[in-house]
Amino acid sequence: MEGQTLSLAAHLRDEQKKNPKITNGLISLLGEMASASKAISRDVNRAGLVGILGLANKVNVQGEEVKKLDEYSNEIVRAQMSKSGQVCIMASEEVDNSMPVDEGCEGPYTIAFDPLDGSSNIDVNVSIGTIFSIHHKISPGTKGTDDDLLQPGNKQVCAGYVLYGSSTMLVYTAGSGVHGFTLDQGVGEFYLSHPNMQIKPKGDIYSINEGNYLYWDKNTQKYIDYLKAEDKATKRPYKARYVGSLVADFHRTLIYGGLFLYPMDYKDPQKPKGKLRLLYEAAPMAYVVQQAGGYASTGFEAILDIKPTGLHQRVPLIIGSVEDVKQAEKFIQRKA
Ligand code: P6P
Repeated sequence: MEGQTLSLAAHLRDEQKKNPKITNGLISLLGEMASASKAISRDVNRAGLVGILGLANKVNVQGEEVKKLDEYSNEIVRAQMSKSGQVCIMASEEVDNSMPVDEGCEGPYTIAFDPLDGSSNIDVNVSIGTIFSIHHKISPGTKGTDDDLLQPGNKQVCAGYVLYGSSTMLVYTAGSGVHGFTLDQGVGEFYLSHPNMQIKPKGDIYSINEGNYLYWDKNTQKYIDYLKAEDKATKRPYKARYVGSLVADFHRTLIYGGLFLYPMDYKDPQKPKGKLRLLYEAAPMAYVVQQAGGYASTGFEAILDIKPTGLHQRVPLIIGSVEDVKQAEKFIQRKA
């Protein structure tokens, strides 16, 4: 990466010349998100030392145990966004209802975020991440409403994630390609390390929780069985990789190709549409993968076309190399 010392802010000022979606306000907002992620990265890296591992003895809106770092990270992102002067209303995976911003700090954007996705992996030191999705405010007046948050993914202004792994990376798109930045912990700056990220049209890796096999519908079972059958011409059997942390599984898929699936299953009647949430998991990842040349579907429709009906709405997610995802759709849509 010699010579590529382009910081996030310098990169965005360059991009601004060719992409009108990248306003000074959006540059400022992304800077605030980067700043929040540096604080989270520091806390993730020392969680075991400062007693913020383990459970916060609470359950979030998803009915999932909240780990201390979840709450910690949520508060860091919420506070940073609330004071940014660029946001009018927020939604978080950790909070039942939408959240207003500090009085007098209202701005033209909304943000939905998962402050620390994959948190079940915190105690075992597996990569976790922050995911964010930014829309323009569409309702009149300064204070945002839930309608400003409940917009289809194809209206996103910007989306991305931060991966707290062997290194801390921020990956974003604002409609002019996907760009990855690596945090130089010593300097405290994100530097461009992965310009113009593109996903292969077809890969040879699939990523799914096989433990749910019994609960998938027959067509999903047939598709996974197909990937595991031998056929050298179509690079089968595919390799299986599954971290159990969406940001880590998605990032690997973006770089190596193939697909990640969290289909609907019949395991939990509370989650008939699968486990992952549309607003701050599926839709932002779908925008990133689309900008990288890939595709994201429920198996029946494009994720980016779905008009959300609720802040924490769940959807099935099949995302990655376009040829792989389209083939999965064909299997899943087969008439029984
Ligand atoms: P399972 C993490 O809890 C998460 O929301 C995503 O990051 C991840 O892809 C998924 O759940 C893993 O779910 O049921 O395979 O443990």
